[in-house]
Amino acid sequence: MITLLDYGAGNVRSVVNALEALGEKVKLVKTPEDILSAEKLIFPGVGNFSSLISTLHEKNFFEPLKRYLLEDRPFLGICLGLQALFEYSEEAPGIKGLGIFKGYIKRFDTTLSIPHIGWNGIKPQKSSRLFDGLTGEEKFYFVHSYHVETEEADIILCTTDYGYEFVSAIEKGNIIATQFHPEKSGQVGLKILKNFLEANKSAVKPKFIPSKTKLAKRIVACLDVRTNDDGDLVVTKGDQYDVREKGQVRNLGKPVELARRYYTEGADEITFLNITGFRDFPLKDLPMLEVLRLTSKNVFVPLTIGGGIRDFTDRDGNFYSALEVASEYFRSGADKISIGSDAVLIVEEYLHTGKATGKSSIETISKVYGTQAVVISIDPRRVYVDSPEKTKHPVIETSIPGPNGERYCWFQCTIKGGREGRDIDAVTLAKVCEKLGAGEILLNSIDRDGTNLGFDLELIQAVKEAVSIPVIASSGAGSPEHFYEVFTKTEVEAALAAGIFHRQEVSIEEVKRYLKERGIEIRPIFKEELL
Ligand code: 1PR
Repeated sequence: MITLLDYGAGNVRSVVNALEALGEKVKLVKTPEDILSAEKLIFPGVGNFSSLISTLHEKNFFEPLKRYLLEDRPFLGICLGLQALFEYSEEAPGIKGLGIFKGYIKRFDTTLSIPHIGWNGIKPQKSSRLFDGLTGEEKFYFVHSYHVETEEADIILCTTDYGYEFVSAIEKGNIIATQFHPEKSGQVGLKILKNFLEANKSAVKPKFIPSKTKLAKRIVACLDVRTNDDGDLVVTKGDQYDVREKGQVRNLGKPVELARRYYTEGADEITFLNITGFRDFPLKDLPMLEVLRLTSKNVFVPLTIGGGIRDFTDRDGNFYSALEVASEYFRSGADKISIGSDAVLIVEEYLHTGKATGKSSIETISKVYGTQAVVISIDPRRVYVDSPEKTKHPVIETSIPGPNGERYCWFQCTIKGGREGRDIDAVTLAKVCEKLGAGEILLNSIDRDGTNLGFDLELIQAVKEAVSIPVIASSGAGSPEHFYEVFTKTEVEAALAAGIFHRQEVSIEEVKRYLKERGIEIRPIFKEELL
């Protein structure tokens, strides 16, 4: 029996699913006594250091947890569950951590995108049972803006490079904690969890230890989901956002099955977009929540879900906040949520008043779940002009002239799945969303969607240069070369595709092989047999 410390704010669903997939029974901590009576305790932390520590105090978990750790009993901390073990964090000045180890939590001091999101390697510093069966070439899923700084060299289990070298896991006695998320690190992550659970394994060090680890470029598979005219939930695909062919909604497969297939084929992340979310309220659209629940049971890479995340009042006058909608998605297995239409309306309001309200979906969700959990999905369309003076929006000089030979364009944001253009451009939108607490940008292009012509590099470069959070390039991928092009000609951290994968024109494996042969860092695909 594994005891899981759920302090209420984080998404523990993924950890429960991973442990259950390993055949374990999981008990959630309900009372302080549950901590003290645990045989093995797992503490997955998500969100913010301050809210984590204050919740531990409010629930009277702080002291029992400290006692459990001081007694050196079997413990695995994950992400914030590692950071809480130290004295304090720059994220929450004046707030004391558990102080089991000497050191503090420091914000990344690098010019690279923050949060550090994605798959990176590890450099083992000592032997551990955690490394049993690993070659040393594996990559694990990280998502964090802060890291451990400690002078207790003997506790450092492994380090990772991101701008500079930082501590990515610690081990002392029975206490182990990782900055990365084993529960979201595919088969190699499950192997790490399994090794933690098997306490009698002997300590080993992998054969290969990289001199420097590198963050992989992520390949994201995207599933646009909606109900078709027969009432079935299907994966569909638009052609410049038009998902109908001869009047019927295109049906490219079943969401849960397709997501599982992409996971086994090596997708680094899976995104579901509930494309009619703007009109079907998600808390009433239960099939979508069910898709998430079922997918997260056997897909162990990050899952993002978008569609309909906004405040909502139903016909009976009941109010549901965007935070409630997002929380339901997180409880059902999402690791990140993506906000489309609502982000445009929030930024319009912000530009109008010049003030953040603190009440928008972006602010409220990032405050509770952390910035890394909030993705902004932008649906821009090119608007061509003869000269920069013809618009108040920032323009680019384009190498793809408009229909009348125009040499300039701006990128107009749309809402409701491209149905309505607004008076705001994608670059401004991305910048304001970053300021309000978004952790990542999913950058679509209506002009390129479903065309197989390649990504809109000009759009991507314009947005990427404007923000310091990671950007996922989307729309238009038609071949492995297009991925190579977007990773070499722009600085994006990830590239997303839908159509080519659904229609099986190109596999994720082929894309990764192509990139690897040309020197692009990717996450190696490890198959089931590892377990
Ligand atoms: O506005 O918060 O309710 O969210 C709705 C979400 O649904 C938005 O993220 C929006 O992008 C998405 N969406 C709405 N309508 C459509 C549509 O296609 N009619 N899909 C839609 C957006 C873009 C990508 C697509 C890539 C890659 N689709 O998801 O997967 O363009 O495609 P490709 O590789 O085949 O070119 P809200």
